[in-house]
Amino acid sequence: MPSTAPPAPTFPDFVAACRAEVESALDGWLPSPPACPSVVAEAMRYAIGTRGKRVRPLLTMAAAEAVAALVHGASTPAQAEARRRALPAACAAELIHTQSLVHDDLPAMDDDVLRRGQPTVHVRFGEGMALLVGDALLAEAFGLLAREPIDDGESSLRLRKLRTIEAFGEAIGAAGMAGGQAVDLTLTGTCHGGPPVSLDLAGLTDMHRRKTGGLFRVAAAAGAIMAGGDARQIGALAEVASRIGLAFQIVDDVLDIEATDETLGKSAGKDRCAGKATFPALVGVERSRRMATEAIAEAVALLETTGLGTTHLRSLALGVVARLG
Ligand code: GRG
Repeated sequence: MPSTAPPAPTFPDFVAACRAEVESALDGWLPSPPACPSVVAEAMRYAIGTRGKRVRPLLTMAAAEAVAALVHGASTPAQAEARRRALPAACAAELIHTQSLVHDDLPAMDDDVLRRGQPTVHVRFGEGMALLVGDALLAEAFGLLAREPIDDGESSLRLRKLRTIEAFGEAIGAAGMAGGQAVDLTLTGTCHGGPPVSLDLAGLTDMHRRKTGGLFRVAAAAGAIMAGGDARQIGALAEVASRIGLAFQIVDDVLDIEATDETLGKSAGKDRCAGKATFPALVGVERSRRMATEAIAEAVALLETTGLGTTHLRSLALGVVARLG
């Protein structure tokens, strides 16, 4: 009897399965009492919440699958193994992203009261605890990247973990996310002792490349690294994710104007009220929509030229602009 390969999961199946895997793994990997005080365990789980879209972990898992599909073919056990190896990096991306949201919401930064459909962490637990939740999420992310998956002395897996840790460190440090957020703080002029800084389109794009794009880029690169991708595959997937990240930020800016608190699960209209530089503020809503669509078209074209055009990454990229309706 000829063996028939199981049908490839549809994109909605892939999304549902990845979200479930990530949420269950996070629940298991987040510290709990008696290893840590219950108050911080509770606040960390509250921050992770249930309404996050988990886009960055999806990118990690999709990139890992894409590398395995390229090397071993689609719907093979190699894809499941690649996902298993990438799961800790997917969770680390979500932990780091959540840290950035908790700190971004603090009164010293964006000062927000609603996130993931619930009061922000500092509103619920106090500012001191929100700082500590952020610190702990970041520390857990790097501990997780170093520890999992258990390598049993397998040197190639150890090396992949080390490269992943290095890539995350680079993506979120002063040249990446923290640096981008520092520029963001200068836009309101309250945090650097000078007048508000204004940005042109190139400046705004550079700020978001660091603040939002870096984590997208490393999320995909980490999936590719953990799946054993070569330098060309890792580089290509990072480039694809960069464009997805840019489009995601532009869409986020447009939805800040067009959507409601309820659909976003966070406060809408904040950027406009604060008079901050955003893509729609600089170039208008219509051109912003076009820019997002163009960035996704570039991402899809890159996927095609690298032989990855049929993977879930393509649907993930297209889903970013689909949010605009
Ligand atoms: C991590 C070292 C380090 C520093 C953090 C506070 C800070 C420095 C950076 C803030 C970065 C930030 C909040 C960027 C906004 C990115 C963005 C578009 C967030 C919304 O992401 P979604 O829509 O949210 O994926 P959910 O809730 O669905 O996960």
